[in-house]
Amino acid sequence: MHNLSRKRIWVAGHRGMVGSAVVRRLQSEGCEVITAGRETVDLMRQTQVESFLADTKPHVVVMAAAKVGGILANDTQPASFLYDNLMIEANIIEAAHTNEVERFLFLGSSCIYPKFAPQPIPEDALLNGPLEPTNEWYAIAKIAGIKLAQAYRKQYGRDYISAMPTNLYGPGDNFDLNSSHVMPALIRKAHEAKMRGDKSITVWGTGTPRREFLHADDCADALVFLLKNYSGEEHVNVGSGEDVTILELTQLVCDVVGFTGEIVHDLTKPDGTPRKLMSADKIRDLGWRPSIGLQEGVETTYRWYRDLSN
Ligand code: GFB
Repeated sequence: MHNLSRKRIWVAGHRGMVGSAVVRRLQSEGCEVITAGRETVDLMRQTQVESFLADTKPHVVVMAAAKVGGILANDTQPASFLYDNLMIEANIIEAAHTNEVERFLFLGSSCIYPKFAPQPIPEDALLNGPLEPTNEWYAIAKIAGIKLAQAYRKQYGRDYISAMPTNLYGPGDNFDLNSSHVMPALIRKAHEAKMRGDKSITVWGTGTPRREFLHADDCADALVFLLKNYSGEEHVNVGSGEDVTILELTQLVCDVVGFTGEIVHDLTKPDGTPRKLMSADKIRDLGWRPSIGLQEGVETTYRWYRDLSN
């Protein structure tokens, strides 16, 4: 439907896990990828975003830039998660429109859905119930981003679309234990416990919440697929279609790392939403499927982390 060949594509947030995976994936599309670090363009400043787009005139923009973090970071920095994300997305979408960007891909998150949404969660569950309190700030910002893309489509006829990735992991993830998501946290905890010869690792919460995981390279592949094949007002879920409990994930990570000690629970930490498995029907019907299984993904991510930390 949309040929990316010879298009100039700005990947906003190219240094992050998802943005860098999108840059890698676009290498085989025959397009020109442009990037800009924070020292060149501060995405929180409208004039800087406008000047950058006026100077570079991309045909396509992929918005992988966001303030992101795990459950604790979301819960303890509500102002930053709401304000930063609102500013970044509003600045980029408006500047994309004024600079005649043809295609814009907004990235959200599975936390946009109600806390007790039907499982697997279909796209039309959006705004059907209250959000999970630990991440409602981030969720509200991401819902605003979906609505901005829809509004520019409705008012100006712009072909701007949105994708909702599930919990992502992979090379380039944030492994800081206070701000990371669960996957990098468990990989780091298991690795360090093994190296130190500890008897146990500590997992936050009860271990019963269920989460769906997708490798960042699969996500990037899905995003490029949507850029080429999807045009529509409604956002599209991007997931693996399978979930595991946090305890099952912990056991898998410990097996991969080779840590054989005990798993201890810190019940002072929040569980968050009990389950958020998204329906993968829509993207499957369009013709896309993931290719990296959870075991394989954890193995390659662990190798990447181990090489980095040695
Ligand atoms: O990945 P995570 O931080 O975020 O946590 P969410 C997922 C689950 O893993 C929660 C548990 O039940 C955590 O309590 N968990 C266990 C841990 N041990 C750990 C640990 O050491 N570190 C972390 N971080 N979690 C985020 C949202 O929700 O998901 C964001 O806050 C975003 O807004 C993101 O949507 C994708 O899956 O709960």
